[in-house]
Amino acid sequence: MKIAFPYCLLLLCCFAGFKSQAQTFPSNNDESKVAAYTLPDVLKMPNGKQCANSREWMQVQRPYIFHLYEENQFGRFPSKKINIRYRLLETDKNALGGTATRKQVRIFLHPADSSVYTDLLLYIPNQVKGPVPVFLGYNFSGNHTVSTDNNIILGNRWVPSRARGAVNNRATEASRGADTASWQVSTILVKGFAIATAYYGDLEPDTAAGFMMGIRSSLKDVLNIQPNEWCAMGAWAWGLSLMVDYLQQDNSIDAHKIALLGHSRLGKAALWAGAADPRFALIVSNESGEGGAAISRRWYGETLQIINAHFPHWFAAKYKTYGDNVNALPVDAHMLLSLMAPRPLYVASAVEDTWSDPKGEFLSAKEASKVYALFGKKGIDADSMPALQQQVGGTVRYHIRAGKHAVTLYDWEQYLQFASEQFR
Ligand code: GTR
Repeated sequence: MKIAFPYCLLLLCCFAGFKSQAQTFPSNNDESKVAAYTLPDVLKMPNGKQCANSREWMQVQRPYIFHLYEENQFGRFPSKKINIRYRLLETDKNALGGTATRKQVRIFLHPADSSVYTDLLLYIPNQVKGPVPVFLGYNFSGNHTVSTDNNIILGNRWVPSRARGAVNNRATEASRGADTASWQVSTILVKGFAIATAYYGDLEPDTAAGFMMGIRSSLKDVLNIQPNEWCAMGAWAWGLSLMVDYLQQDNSIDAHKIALLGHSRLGKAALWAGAADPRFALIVSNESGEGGAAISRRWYGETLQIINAHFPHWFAAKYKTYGDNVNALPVDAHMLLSLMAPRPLYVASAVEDTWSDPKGEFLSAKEASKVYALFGKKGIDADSMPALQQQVGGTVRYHIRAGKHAVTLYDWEQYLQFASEQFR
């Protein structure tokens, strides 16, 4: 593949940054060393006045903050609507022992080039009549990893070499069911929710050079946006929005009840998608950490400087300029979370996942609750973090569970209960 000159430069910078800096930036796991910081006021409008009600929020403050995120962290979110095409690749009304209907849908993203697509896997519960609510989320290494169901089409895209069963960065039969623990398929179906998932690498492979193989390159003329005007997170977030376009016309799905869930890096992408697209009716951030739900100004766990050095492609170029001066960043995570308001938002942490800074995630959810209050919605009023396995809050909900960085059955049980309650 030919690599255009400016991209070569971009790549060189990425790799140079990674090599020289990645190991050297300090991080901290000692709460007593977290220095005092001041968060930007989420309610302070561009004219200096305090945003006083939901109308001012929607008309003035929300667009202002969204724009700050485009400028400083994620780059432009494509505003151009594209006409996607779908093809039902396969369906079975008797999947998973008759409990679900499986659909595998190819969503074509380019008007002419049919190699630009993402494959959406759906399981729809059979025991419920009529359109059902859905949990939509990306998977980390291919649709075939979320279940041991042998009928799932084995992905043929680039996957990281650490993915189970990967040979030469491609999935093999040994990759099937590699991530069933993160996708509690039967529990989700029993609760009456459908599952919709796609591999995030369909949109852009998660490497510094991935943009050359992903939609930031293949759709640059269609969307009228150059690869360096946005970022991998932006591409992943935008892909989620296109999946909503599909779900809206699938009459087995209740498109007013689309819950979006993302874990870790995919939690960051989910938050940006939730910010950009109001059709996500509920958003779950599972341990999204730095660049997602965790306060960047807190020196704890992963830092902005470290994330940019390790993952130069994740965020827009401007974000990198705040590495050694995080206090100059005009936004912080509470403002990203506030863009979900007034929609139900669940933020979750795990106690051993110090890299994601659980306390920073709790504090930003609490701070974002100020915006929910403008809508008369109860957020988090607890002053300190709850005990393990205790949900706190109302429309903004939070828990910290025992254990490591993962999506577990416990997490899913809370999300399903929350979504059932909020969608009632
Ligand atoms: C880590 C990264 C985190 C988080 C995580 C993941 O290496 O530092 O920000 O996103 O990866 O996605 O699993």
